[in-house]
Order: sequence, then C-alpha cells, then structure tokens
Amino acid sequence: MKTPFLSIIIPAHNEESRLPRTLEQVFRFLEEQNYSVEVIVVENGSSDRTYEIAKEFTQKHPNLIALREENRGKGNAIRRGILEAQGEYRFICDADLSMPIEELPKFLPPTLADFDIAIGSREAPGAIRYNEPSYRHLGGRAINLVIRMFILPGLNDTQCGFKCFHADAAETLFRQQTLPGWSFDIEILYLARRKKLRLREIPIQWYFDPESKVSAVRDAVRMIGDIFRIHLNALRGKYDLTP
Ligand SMILES: Nc1nc2c(ncn2[C@@H]2O[C@H](COP(=O)(O)OP(=O)(O)O)[C@@H](O)[C@H]2O)c(=O)[nH]1
Ligand SMILES: [Mg+2]
Repeated sequence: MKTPFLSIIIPAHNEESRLPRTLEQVFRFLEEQNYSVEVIVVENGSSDRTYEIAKEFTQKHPNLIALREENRGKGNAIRRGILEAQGEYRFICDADLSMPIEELPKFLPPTLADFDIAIGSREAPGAIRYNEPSYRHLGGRAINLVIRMFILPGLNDTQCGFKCFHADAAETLFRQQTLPGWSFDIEILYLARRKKLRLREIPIQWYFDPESKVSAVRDAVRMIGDIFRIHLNALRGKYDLTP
C-alpha cells in the first residue's frame, strides 16, 4: 500500500468485550470517507482473546493490522503502533470509543490546518462529558491540577485517549519516549512543547465508560513519579529538545 493518509492506532488490553463493536463502528465510518487508511490494533499483556479477535477482523479488513507487543503498558503499545504506522497522520484511539468516531474529522485536514499535534480535550470550551460520575470528574481534575502545576501549565486535559500527530511529529516525539505506561501522554506533550511543535486542543463529545483499566490511586501516584522522571531526563540531557 502506498503511504496512507491516516493511520488509526488502537491500544487494546483485555478488550475482548469492547473491541469487536469498536472495530465495526470504525470500519463503518471509514467506508464513508474518501481517503486511504490503515487501522492498527496493538495488544499487550492480555489474558483474554483480544489479539485473536483483532486477527479475525483482519480477514474481513485487509487494511487492519493486529500487533502483539512484547513489553507491557499502554505507553509501549502506543509507541509500537505509532512508529510502525505509515500514515501521514496518526490518530490514537481508545478501544472503548468513549469519543464517537464521528468526531475524527475535527482532528484532520481540511477541518483542521496548520498543526503538528491535535489532542482531544474534555475540558476545552464546547466539550461535552456524558454520564460521568462527579467523583470521577473531580479525581481527574485533581490529577490535571498536578500535571499543570508541575509540568504542563495551561493544558486542561492531557490524558484523553484521542490524539492526532502529523507523521513528522510522531516520529520525532515517540522515538524519544521512555515511559512505558499511562504517563506516556505527559512525556510526549512535554517534548512537543519544548520542541515548540504546534499543539491544538480539540473539544470533543465524550461518554464515560465505567469499565476502566486505570486504577485511580496507584496510577496517580505513579504519574507523580513519572513527572519527576521526565524532568530528570531533561536535566540529564536524555532528550533532544532543540525546536
Ligand atoms: N495495549 C494496551 N492497551 C492498554 C493498556 N492499558 C490500557 N490500554 C488501553 O487504553 C485504552 C483506555 O483504557 P480505559 O480502560 O478505557 O481507560 P480510561 O478510559 O482512561 O479509564 C483502552 O483502549 C485500553 O485497552 C495496556 O497495558 N496495553
Ligand atoms: Mg475509557
């Protein structure tokens, strides 16, 4: 296949219940688009049939690639998918489709122009959150406050699972990624800012899904350690930060 316009990267861990419906919705949507696209599911560490299900879908959809990553963690899966992708634009998409796939054009030309990275935001003006219990929203806001105070001032939602990268930005940033887990977004956005890439926040519609793999307390504590690690890496010259 010649370079596709778009690669959609779906990280999947124990997603046998959510993945089939998501893939069906994604491919139904893509049938109506007039650009070339590849879809890449990256599974790791599952104890269920997630990978087998993705493989089965490849028989119906030749532009679907199912990858199994050896190293654990969402960050490792995303990095593998992004760097194996060929698309001019590379879109990360959570397997629960908590953002309806119909929102995708907001992240792409011709709707969006002059950007290197476009991140879905559940906080930007115009965003709508559906069904989210207030304790979850509050927890998320507390984590975001820490992120804004210590590493990414001004960014009101760094953890949303829907982000689009131009191929050049994707290659530059993900080759430098060191974090294997949930905090990879923070490292990538930190690098993007230091490198003065053009970052856009896209307000989205977002539906709360109670089936979450994030453990509020454990992952929040780990995230604080990861913020520290990013600053340390930068101080030690581990990143290429030239704009
Ligand atoms: N490949 C891979 N995907 C993961 C891992 N952990 C989470 N994910 C995926 O990350 C996405 C978001 O997970 P979800 O449980 O919906 O988290 P939440 O919406 O942030 O609460 C889903 O597509 C998960 O399958 C992991 O260790 N490996
Ligand atoms: Mg989710």
